[in-house]
Amino acid sequence: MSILANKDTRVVIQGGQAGVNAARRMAEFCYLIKRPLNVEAFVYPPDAGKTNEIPYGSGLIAIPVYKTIAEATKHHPTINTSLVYIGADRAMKGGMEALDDPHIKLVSMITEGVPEKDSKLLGAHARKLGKVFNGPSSIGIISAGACRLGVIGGAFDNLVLSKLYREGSFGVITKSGGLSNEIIWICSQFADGITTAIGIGGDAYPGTDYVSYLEMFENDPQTKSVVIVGEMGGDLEERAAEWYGAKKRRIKLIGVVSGFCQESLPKGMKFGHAGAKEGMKGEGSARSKSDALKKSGALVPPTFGALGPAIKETYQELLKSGQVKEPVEPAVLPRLPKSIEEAMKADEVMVAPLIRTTISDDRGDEPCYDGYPASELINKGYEIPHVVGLLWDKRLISKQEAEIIKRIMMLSADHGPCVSGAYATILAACAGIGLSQSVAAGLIMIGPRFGGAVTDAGRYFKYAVDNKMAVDEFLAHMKKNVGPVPGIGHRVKSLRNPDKRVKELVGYVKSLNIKTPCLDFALEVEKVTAAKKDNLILNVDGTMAAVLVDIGFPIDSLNGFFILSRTIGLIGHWVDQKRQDSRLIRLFDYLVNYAAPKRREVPPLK
Ligand code: Q5B
Repeated sequence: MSILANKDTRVVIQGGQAGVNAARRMAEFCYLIKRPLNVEAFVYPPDAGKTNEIPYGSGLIAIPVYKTIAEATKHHPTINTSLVYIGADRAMKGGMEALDDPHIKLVSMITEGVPEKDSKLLGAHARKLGKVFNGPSSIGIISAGACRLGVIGGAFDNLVLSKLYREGSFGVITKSGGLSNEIIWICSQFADGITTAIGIGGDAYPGTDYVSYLEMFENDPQTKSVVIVGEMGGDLEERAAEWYGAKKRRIKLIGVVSGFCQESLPKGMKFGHAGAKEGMKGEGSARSKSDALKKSGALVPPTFGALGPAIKETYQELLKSGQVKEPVEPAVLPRLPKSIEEAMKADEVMVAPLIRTTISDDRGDEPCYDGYPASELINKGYEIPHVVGLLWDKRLISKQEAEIIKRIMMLSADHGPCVSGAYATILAACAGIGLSQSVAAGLIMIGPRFGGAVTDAGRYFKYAVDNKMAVDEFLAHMKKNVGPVPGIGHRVKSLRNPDKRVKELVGYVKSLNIKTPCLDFALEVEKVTAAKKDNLILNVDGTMAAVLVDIGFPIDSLNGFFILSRTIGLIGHWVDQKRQDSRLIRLFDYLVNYAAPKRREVPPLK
């Protein structure tokens, strides 16, 4: 047996992320005691209609989120408890909503800073309805082997160490959330553990006091002794002492009160809990509370350190009198499944990598390109072409090579609005499409006819050079096996209207006096093709291709140079249209040759 929280407790959590975190902790406890998750629903209006995924063992459980408590209990009529994880400004409203729902019998609130008058109203409203309001600043309630409400009990390992997987004989009531875990652990080390532990919160006016909970423990046959941890301020401990001393009780009361240090500290010093604000030497002080508990017959250890031995002494008496028996511990305890990261750290698993990379690593404080930290490259004067070299060809290119790449990029960054790529981006921009999609629309145009002939031009020029082919032999081979020679021909550029970009690049590369077998071959091809038809010149794709092959870039990376450079232009066109707030483009009829059949009658459907 236990009080307040048991195996039949079904929970709705009111609140957002903090509530989800609590549900995760609760799921860990349910997993430990091999029970299904006791959280049925969340109430959080901004996420209504969605689900929160709660890890349970090695899986995930989807818990629905509702707008109101009424909706949650309508869909989950077994709900009987609410945990309130709402901010101080809205906690009162949420607590009242839960108390007013006929399904809900217990409301436990974790909210700090709830006004004292709200706390009193919530407590009084619960009592009027015959329900329990715990908190408002409560860490939660836990019944060993049965139910956890909130984060009380701490991490999974602590739940196991504190033997919370099975019932003991000690009840615990504390104001402090942190101390509740400590006392639960002490009960498990010096005795057989707990039945139920309740954090009532450090409020000046907790919704439910020690006496109410002591009454419940008195009526719970499994609980043989109760440990209360009080603190200076208020009179809850005095009322508990009065209750205990009023008549012979079945439970043995053990009490400690913190705050003796107050006697040596300057008057009026503030302590952490809202309720620990009053009480100096006389009424409300740690000493007077301690004395009152002693007088009532409770066991009051002289120091906090003596609490463990006092619990042990009580437990030995219970054993001797036959009221309790030594518990039998389970042979094997469930362990929380480790995450892959944890298991790998512990060298327990080997995971076959899904991908392999040889170019970059971002696991440190900055990316390393082929091993070189980005900031160091910048600070040592390297530039974008060097990054291209590292990421596309895994090598630190020379200054000269970097200069060639820089020029290629500058020359091919844009070629006006009429080319396929820019036109597609402009069309998309005018249709209100966003930057990345509009640029993607332009990039999709890059292919065998427009901008995407660089790779194949490089491939075939290299093939010809490697195989020592003559130009005529190469052109015959291409005509027979491939089709138009990639890198040759232009829609508007010709011998009469030369492409200055090509002349500029060829001139620069030639001025370097480096070996350029591919470029030389491509220029020989141009002589033959342009003689046949004057627009069959070596175009920008072909020139880039030949030069890049000559400086050793891998064939498969070559289209990348056009894609990278032209992205600069495509972004420019998108921004330009945006700046002008351009209208949607619709093609004019007179630009279309309507070659479809004339309007005619539709025959009857057969
Ligand atoms: N013929 C580029 O064609 C274009 C031939 C050829 C043998 C060839 C065409 C072509 C190869 C692909 C290429 C990159 C489609 C171009 C670029 C970037 C840009 C763009 C910009 C920028 C142009 C008419 C006759 C036909 C063809 C023959 C054509 N090319 N024969 N080898 N390579 N080139 N693309 O003018 O007998 O009449 O049937 O496919 O390298 O994209 O500025 O616009 O920076 O944005 O439309 O510079 O050359 O001619 O295809 O109607 O052909 O010439 O067989 O012969 P056209 P087509 P026939 S640079």
